[in-house]
Parts: sequence; structure tokens; C-alpha cells
Amino acid sequence: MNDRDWLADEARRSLERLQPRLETTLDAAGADVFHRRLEARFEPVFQVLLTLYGERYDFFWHLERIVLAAARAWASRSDGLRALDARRETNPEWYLDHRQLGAVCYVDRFAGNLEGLRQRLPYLEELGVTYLHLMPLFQARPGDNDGGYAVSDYRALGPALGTMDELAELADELRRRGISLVLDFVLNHTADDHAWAERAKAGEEDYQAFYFMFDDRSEPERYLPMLREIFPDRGGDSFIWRDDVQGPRGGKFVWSTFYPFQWDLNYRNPAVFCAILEEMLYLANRGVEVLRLDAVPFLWKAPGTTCENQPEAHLAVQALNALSDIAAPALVFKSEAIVHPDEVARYVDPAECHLSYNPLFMVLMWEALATRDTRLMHHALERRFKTADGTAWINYIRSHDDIGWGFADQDAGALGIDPHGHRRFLNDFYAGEFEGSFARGLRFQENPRTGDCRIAGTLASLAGLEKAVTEDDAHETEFAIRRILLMHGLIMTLGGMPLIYLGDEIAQLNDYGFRSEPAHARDERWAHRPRFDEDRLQAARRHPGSPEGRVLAGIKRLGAMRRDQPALAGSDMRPFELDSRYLIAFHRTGEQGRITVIGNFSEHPVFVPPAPLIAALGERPCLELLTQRLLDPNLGLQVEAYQLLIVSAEPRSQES
Ligand code: OTU
Repeated sequence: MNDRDWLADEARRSLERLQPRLETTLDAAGADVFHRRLEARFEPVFQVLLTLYGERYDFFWHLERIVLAAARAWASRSDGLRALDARRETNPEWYLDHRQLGAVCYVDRFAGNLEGLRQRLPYLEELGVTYLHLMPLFQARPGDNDGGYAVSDYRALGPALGTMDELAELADELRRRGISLVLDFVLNHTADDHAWAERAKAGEEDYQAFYFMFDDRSEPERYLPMLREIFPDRGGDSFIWRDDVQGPRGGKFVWSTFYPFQWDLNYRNPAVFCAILEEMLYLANRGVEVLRLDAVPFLWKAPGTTCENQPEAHLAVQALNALSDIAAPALVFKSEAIVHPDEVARYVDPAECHLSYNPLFMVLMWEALATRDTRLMHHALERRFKTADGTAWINYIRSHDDIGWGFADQDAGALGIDPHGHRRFLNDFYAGEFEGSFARGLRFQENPRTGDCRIAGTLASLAGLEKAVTEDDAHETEFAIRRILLMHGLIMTLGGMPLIYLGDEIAQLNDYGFRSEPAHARDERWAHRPRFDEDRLQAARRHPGSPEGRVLAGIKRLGAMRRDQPALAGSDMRPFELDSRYLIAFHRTGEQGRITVIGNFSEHPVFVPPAPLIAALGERPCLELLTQRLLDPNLGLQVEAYQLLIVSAEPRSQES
């Protein structure tokens, strides 16, 4: 018998040993289902965990704990969620439906607390939201907590927001209204006051082994040369000295990739994997349907590597995925990997994350607006858009984070663009320093050593509305509104799910007040996390001709158009060229017809002559869905400044 067979046998035996405990853990109704799923999924779980932890003498002990954790979670899963599991099993690709529309917010900034959020549900329904991402609302450390991304307790909410029970009730209510609850799962690190960190500080070795802790700098020095500085402004490197962690030298160095109060978890320790699995399944059982895996590239560290995107980071996600398939099958992961596009794509896999941010398209929309040149976007759409069956991009225009110019250097090179110079230009442009720029953004985390820099700012401010309005420039105001709607139109039609940052639909501008809030003052990202402006929403409703009114109406119109067009389901997308650098164009083909999208990224009207138009659309008249105008390809077509045309080739529309 070879090693592998022996291990597989050993795995079977360990499952058999577990039987009596599984029987007492599982309820009568759920036992069969659990055993069936365990039978189907055990093999991948075992293989992956074996690769990660097989060299440990206590591997089988950990394996048993992990399987038991899954069983316990399944046993406490409610009937309602088990029914959801069953529904999802018959329709696993629900997120590819054209009626899906995502929105994201901080509960406190958008609505004060969970009760306030509940009161805003009619508004979310008015927008057509079906996927609601609430950014970290967990108990976080006092003072600066990186916008909640320093979690002190995954099982408790920030007291001002509400309780975990209220969150579970909200999840139910959302589901009744056809909205899926999405939360962050900040699994790369905890806050330095999480119970695990407190026990590590107190000197408990088992908990010091949850993190990366060192008595001196000899080991850190082995890692340091290859590590990227994520937040260079914080000063110092990723290894911070903490007097309050008990150690022989009166303290220890602790690994923290992001802010010093965010301590990286050590996934080389299977006890960490198991503990995180338990927290994850706990959240799934509160009714969370999608977990956004925060900072997923950083999960695995190895000397001599960048400690990003390591194969083992993928394996850890695969193991979590397979275990959630056993214990909470309705749960879906969304990857948050804001790294090189080649690496982003590797997380998008049915065995890892079904959903992923599409940072490349986000960045290239901004790039094309600044340059009035869609070639880099077209190049990327041709080569980098397609993902595995059953997976989808989450297309967005901006998030709560900064914009970093994460296109591939080789793509830029292929078009004769110097990537470094281009990034410098884009930073200057969006910081509003480039001559003629329409943008009002802020530089974020400028790194004098590498010259890197990222950009903060709300969608409306970056798209030109802030400048236009302060300068009382009607012409520029018009362009800014069109840019905002152009980008929303693209995320609604591209393929995958669109995600709106709440507040952008009423064109909220930068909030410079963060400078006077001590916990926010040094983090420019707060400029684009403004409190939701209720007055502005009312103004948008009362004055449909105002910028906020037009943006709100325009986004609602785009959402309604999307809901109406089954051809926009799925993510089959084919870009084509129209012989103008200003234009981006693609076809969407679904089982039910075809939609063609043409967008102008410049303030110059472009005339598309008949020949290329007929090549793209055919000869028969077709319907432009936003204006409801018939379009005759034989006459050619004028695409106005920043206009987006969404053209249906479906015969039914042509008759109307
Ligand atoms: C994420 O972002 C969150 O979205 C941020 O809000 C947090 O500050 C951070 O993690 C720490 O929890 O570097 O500038 O490749 O780029 O995880 C934002 C992923 C970030 C990282 C990303 C990170």
C-alpha cells in the first residue's frame, strides 16, 4: 500500500471513529443529509487539508475537530436556511440572473443602525437592490479600527448598530423581500483586542500560535525583503513590537500586514483554520448568504515569497468552500483580491470563490475617462473577462477603498504605453493636479520609496461633478452626470452582477470632514465614505433636473432596463471594435436574444458609419433601450459625448 492509500484509509477510519459523536451531534432530520454531503465532499476536504497540514503529528486530531465543527454547525442550522440550501441546490447560479442588483454600504454611515437600515428597505427596493453588502458591522476595537476591518468579535455587533439577533432577523426580512445579505469575513487578521489576541498577550502559547509572534527580528528579517508595504503611511514595517505580549524578552514582535492593530492569523496552524471555520459557519447560520473574503491574497506566508497569492492561500479557501458545501451549502464566497489581474482571476473558481470583485474593469473605466482612449479596456475585455462556468464578476465603479492602478504592465506594454508613467499620469489626473483634469480626488498612501500612490474620492467627485458645481459650470456639470451614468450603464450590462456604492446614486461628493475626526483623520478613504445625505435624496426627488435628481433617475432607469432584459443574464460578453478610440462596444448574448452596448468615453460626439454598424448589428432596425428609439444601421449612428447606447436585436423589441 502506498502512502496516499494508507492515508485515505486512515481518513476513513477517523471518520468511523467519529460516528458515535456525529450521531449525538446531528439531529434526526439532518443526519442523512449531512452524511450524504460528507460522503460527496470528504475527499476534497481531506486532500486539501492533508496538503496543508499532513505533516503534523496531530493531523487526524485536527481533521476530526474540523468535521465535528461542520456537523455542529449543520445541526444548528435553521429549517428556513436548510430550505434555502435546497433552493440554491436547484438554482446554484442565482447571482447570474439579470434581475440581480447589488448595493454596498456601512450601516452606520447609511442609516445609523440596523433599525434605521430596516426603515430604508423600501428605498433599496425602489432601487431594485437584491444583494446587500453591509460592510464590517462587528464589534471592533475602540478608536481607529480601519472602518471595522479590525474585528474584535465575529459573533457580536458594534453596540451602537444592534445585536446579532437583530441581524439574523434582518437577514430573514431581507430574504422575504428577495434580497441576499452579504457580509465581510475579515479572515486574514483580527483586532489586537480579539479574545484570541488577549489570550496571546496573556502568554497562552496555544493562542500565541494563532498569530505570528517572534522574540527577535531574525525570522522577520527573512520575510521582509519581499513584502509589499500596503499602508506605507503607517511608518515602520510589518513587524511591530508589542510590550503587552508576554514573552521572555518582555514583549514580542507581531506580524501585521495592514494597520499595527490588525494582527495576521497564522493559517499554518490547523487550530486557526478550525477556529475560523467555526466563525464562518456561525455567520452562515445567522442567514448571511455571501461572505466577502477580505484580503484573501495574504492568508499564507512563506519565507522567500511575497507572502501574497501563495498556492496554500487558495487551498485554504478551497477547504472552507468544501466544508461550507457540507454544512451551509447556500453560502457563497466573494473574493476580495486587489492584486495583479492574473492573480485576481485565480480565485474565481467554483471550488474557491464563485464571485469576485472586478477591479480591472473598475480601474479601466477610470483610465479610459482620463485618457479618452478605450484601447486598454478593450484589450483587457478581450483577454481577461471570461471566467469559469458558474462564476461571475461583481462589477463596480468604486468601493470604500482607494483606486489603485492595477492593470497589467504587459497589457499596457502591448499597446505601447509605459505603465509607470501612465500610473503617474492617472494619479495626477485624479488628484486634480493634471492640467484640464475634471477630477477632485485625494492621494492615498503615497510611497516615496516606490513612487506608488492610490486615489481616494467619491464617484461623483472623481467624475467631475464637484469641480463643475463649485465652478458653476453647466457644461461640465452635464458631462459629469453623463460620466456617472455611462459607468453605471456599463456595470449594469457587462455581465456578472453590478454593485452600487450607496450614496453614489444621489451623486454624493467628497466629505472632507474626516480630517477633524481623530480616528479617521489620517485615512483619506474616509473622504469617499460620507454619511448618506437624506436631504440630497429629498432634493433629488423634488428637483428631477438637478444633478442628483438626474443621476438618481438615470440609475433607476438603468436598473429597470436590466431587470427587463434576460439577454443580460449570465456573463457571455464579446467586445468588438468600432474604429474609434473613444468608443467601447460589446455584445451580450443570452438564451433570450442579444444586446449590443456602445459607450463613448469622450466629450466628442462620434459618428459610426453604416458599414461597421451593419457588421455589428445587422441591417434591420433595432431598438435603443434607454431612449426607446428605433435605430437604422443603414444610416449610421451618432454617439453623443459620454453616451451609452444599449441596443436590443430582439425581434419583439423591433416590432414595438
Ligand atoms: C481590504 O483592502 C479592505 O477592503 C480594506 O478596507 C481594509 O483596510 C483592508 O483589507 C484590511 O482589512 O489593501 O487598500 O488585495 O488590497 O485586502 C485596501 C487585497 C487593501 C488588498 C485589500 C485591502
